[in-house]
Amino acid sequence: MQARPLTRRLTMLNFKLPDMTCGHCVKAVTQAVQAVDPAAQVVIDLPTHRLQVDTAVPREVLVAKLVDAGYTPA
Ligand SMILES: [Cu+2]
Repeated sequence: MQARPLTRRLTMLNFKLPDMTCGHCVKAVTQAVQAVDPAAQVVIDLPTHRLQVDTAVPREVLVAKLVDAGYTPA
């Protein structure tokens, strides 16, 4: 058994961001996520426009921030 204290309740959220099309977008999206949760784990697959976030922040908060940044989830 691993001694890894879990201090945050993490949820894995998945988004499809059609407007995320280049390295700049990846950076902007990552910064947008980390603006609402600095500890968020971000995984991005650019070819499929997928964003996966492990975060304690509610989905709607992230969606609002992504829309704000110009990346509306499909
Ligand atoms: Cu771009």
